[in-house]
Amino acid sequence: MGTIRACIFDLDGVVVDTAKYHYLAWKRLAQEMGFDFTPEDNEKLKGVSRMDSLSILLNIGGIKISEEEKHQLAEKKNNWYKEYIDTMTPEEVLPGVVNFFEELKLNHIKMALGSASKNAQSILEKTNLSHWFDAIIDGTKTQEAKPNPEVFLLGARELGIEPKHCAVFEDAEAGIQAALNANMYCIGVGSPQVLSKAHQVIPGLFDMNMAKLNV
Ligand code: B16
Ligand code: MG
Repeated sequence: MGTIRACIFDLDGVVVDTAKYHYLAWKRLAQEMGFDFTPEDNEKLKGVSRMDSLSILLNIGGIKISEEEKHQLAEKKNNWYKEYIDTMTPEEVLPGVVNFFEELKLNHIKMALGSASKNAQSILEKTNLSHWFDAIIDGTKTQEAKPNPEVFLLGARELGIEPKHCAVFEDAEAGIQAALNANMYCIGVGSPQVLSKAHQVIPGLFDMNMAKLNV
């Protein structure tokens, strides 16, 4: 692996914990349809696109509906989700994130966001993080979901850095696979058991620094 010249960050689970708001909105939808949705169920939605998340939820409830109804439900969930993230503040940025971003800037490492979320821009604004990124690739710019490498390859292209000089930070298995498919250096954020395919795993960005980036 060559020298790292750019870092690409997943959003939910790496930079902020928006999974808790996704959970509240999906749970509300499930309850409205008469079934429960547990925190364990929510784990299955990490890094998964909105429509794929809905399919998983409907499967749990044993519910079969038309494509049109699916789009209506996804929109309803997203409106609730947007209400929740509307209250986010910079205090919700995960520990160590801003310190690590500062270190990267000092070392002239380019930075991109690589998220599946169509709400990424507004989350970055609410948490005052937009200004850190040289490129923002989110669910509004991609056609393919992770583990397809599209999101990270677009990020590298927008930064003008070859994939082999990019490092990806990801909390979801599908995201790790996407980074590997993009031929990038991959750092898992979370549990080493779940993220065993990553080149290295850290518990959070509070445990990251330049020395660990260029091993
Ligand atoms: P939206 P990430 C992902 O964000 C979330 O982990 C996943 O739970 C969500 O379904 C997906 O974004 C789409 O989000 O409904 O806002 O478009 O981890 O890729 O930053
Ligand atoms: Mg994530």
